[in-house]
Amino acid sequence: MKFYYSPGSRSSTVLWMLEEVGAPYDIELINLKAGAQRSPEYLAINPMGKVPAIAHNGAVVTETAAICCYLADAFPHAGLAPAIGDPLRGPYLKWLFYAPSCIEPAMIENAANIELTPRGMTGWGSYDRVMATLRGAVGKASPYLLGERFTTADVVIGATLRFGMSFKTIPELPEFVAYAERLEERPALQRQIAIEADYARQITG
Ligand SMILES: N[C@@H](CCC(=O)N[C@@H](CS)C(=O)NCC(=O)O)C(=O)O
Repeated sequence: MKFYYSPGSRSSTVLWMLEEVGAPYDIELINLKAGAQRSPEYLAINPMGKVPAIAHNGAVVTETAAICCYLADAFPHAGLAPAIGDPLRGPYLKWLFYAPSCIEPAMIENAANIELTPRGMTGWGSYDRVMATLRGAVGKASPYLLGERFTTADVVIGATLRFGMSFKTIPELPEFVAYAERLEERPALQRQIAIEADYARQITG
């Protein structure tokens, strides 16, 4: 598997996911600061000129949550996705889609200090509604979003929360901080943080 990666970007979520899965992968560093995402070679992988992307078994997959979903299904031994037919598959998919379709646009609208109208057309409702919904779900996570079982939904929602809190686009509510601390106990996330630090050093020299 080839993993197109840049430190300090959304590709960190996929790096964590890959470490949870435990399958071998090769990193191809795409230095965003140097504009490598706009090279013709990389645009042939992702015409959006964005990381992350993976190439696996002849398939190219882009979009962070889609890649994580793909990896969970491609490597079922890791046990990171409820099977089709399991009632938990419903909330599992909901949380995978919720991050890019509700949390991300709400964060960006709020950070940019703009208010799009009409509100009925903004699929995320509002920043406050998204934060309240997340606070309710994360506050009930025991210890994970789907209960006892850690899944890819925790990778996608957890990474989005960690990213948002570090950039101050998501408030450090006690529920969010406690959940992030629980996730940080996972060896795979600790490995991701260490790998990321090495690559960040390489890029900054
Ligand atoms: N919707 C994409 C967003 C990917 C994205 O925006 N990646 C940023 C880094 S976090 C990027 O590659 N930016 C470089 C650019 O736009 O030039 C996903 O979820 O993967």
